[in-house]
Amino acid sequence: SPFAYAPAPESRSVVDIAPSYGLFVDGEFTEAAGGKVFKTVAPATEEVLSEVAQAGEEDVDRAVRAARKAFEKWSALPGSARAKYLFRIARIIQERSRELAVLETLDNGKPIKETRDFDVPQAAAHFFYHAGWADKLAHAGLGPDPRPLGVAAQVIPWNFPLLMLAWKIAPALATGNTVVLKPAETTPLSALFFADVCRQAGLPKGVVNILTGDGSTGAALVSHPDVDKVAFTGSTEVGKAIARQVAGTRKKVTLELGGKGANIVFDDAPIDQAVEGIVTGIFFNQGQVCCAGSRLLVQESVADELIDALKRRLTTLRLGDPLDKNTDIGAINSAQQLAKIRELTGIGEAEGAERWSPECELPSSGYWFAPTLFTGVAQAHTVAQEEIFGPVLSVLTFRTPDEAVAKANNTPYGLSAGVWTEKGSRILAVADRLRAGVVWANTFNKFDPTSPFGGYKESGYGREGGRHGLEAYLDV
Ligand code: TXE
Repeated sequence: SPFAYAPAPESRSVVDIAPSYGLFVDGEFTEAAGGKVFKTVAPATEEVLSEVAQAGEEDVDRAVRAARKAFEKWSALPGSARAKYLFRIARIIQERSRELAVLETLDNGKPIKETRDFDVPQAAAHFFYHAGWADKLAHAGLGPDPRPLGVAAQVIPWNFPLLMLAWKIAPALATGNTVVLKPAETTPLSALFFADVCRQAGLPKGVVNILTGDGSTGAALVSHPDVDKVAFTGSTEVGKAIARQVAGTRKKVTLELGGKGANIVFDDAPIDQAVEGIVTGIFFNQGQVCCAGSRLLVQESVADELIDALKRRLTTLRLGDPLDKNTDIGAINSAQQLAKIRELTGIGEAEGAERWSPECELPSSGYWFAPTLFTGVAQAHTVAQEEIFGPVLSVLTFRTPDEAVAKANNTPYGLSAGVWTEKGSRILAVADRLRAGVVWANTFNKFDPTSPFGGYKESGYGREGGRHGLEAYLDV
């Protein structure tokens, strides 16, 4: 139609990407001691975006020493002074939000409407929220004079690069700790942009250090003897390896790991609203979300109706250029992640679940996967147990609330769940019995810095956000 609204794609020229980046240590960008570099590519096109320094042990040592030195002065500042820096950082993130959204979309592959409306504003919100705490720590319910731990080693994944950075750095700084952070190897650019934000905010040197690199850099960082605190978000496998590595040291650890969230829909739920929640639950960020609602548990009497409505809705999702403001489904972050999704969905078919995707043309270059439903899924199926971390929903049915709870809890994970029903009493009764760190009621994937977030069981331990998140960075 001539009246159709079709805005131009957000231009990548909004942000300057340098051909190469160094590490950010003690307030300066420097090359890695070993001179090694790696490339970061745009998952939507496989275009090389930049070459980034690969930090080795020597760089880790230099960054930890810079953070240790900075800790003395930073932790001695009055909370109100630290708050000013955090407020400044939050404001700069807001002022530079367009650059950040485009950069994050290019490096990660997720749709611009997500980076613009979610990742970047949520990152700013985390700095605002924690700025508010910096001078009120004595009122956090943790005793009259809680103290920072020291140097925090923080390792983050690629699914929400800037937001995971904010979840890690904001509480650490508010509580008076200093930081060495390692972003994931496929998404280093927003963390390096953030280093520039720190300089712009006048943050004292060494308070935030950014080391780019792969798992070997992460391993060297968390095992450095002068680190006091380790915060990790990533795979359960690496989380367990880190827990083993720091056992027997003085280091405190928080781990935020994988999930296999259940979205439970009862027969009295408003179907249209539930469909929207299910779509948000599993197709937001191409399903590469630790708390994704990757299992749909639907009450048998409404299963057919709900699945039909869901399929109709999936045919309207727009997959393609992540910089286009109309895009709903962007690229998968890496060839490796795409291979994992393909492998697990292949197993799903081989085990006998029924696979369905809407007709959808995939771009010829880049890493793409069509939204996918599995119906006829049994609890023992791999697609009902393992985290796929892609746009893949496994549908199971139940008859009674007891059965719903039992099935929802029947995975090694315990990060998230959703309950859809008109009955308030049922929401409370079911939520109470779900072994999940977050339970959403008649919504899904809603976040707020005031709410603690974290897992039960193999989804990890410790909380991020809210008053409880401060505890991870304080001695009481
Ligand atoms: O994770 P890794 P990957 C899950 C998801 C995904 C799978 C694999 O199922 O398919 O994990 O993803 C750093 N010591 N999640 O391989 O390896 C690494 O460089 C210290 C869930 O990307 O855990 C990166 O910075 N650090 C999840 C970070 O750990 C190490 C988010 C995460 O990478 C390390 C991501 C080591 N030995 C994946 N090895 C969530 N909870 O949201 C790697 N790293």
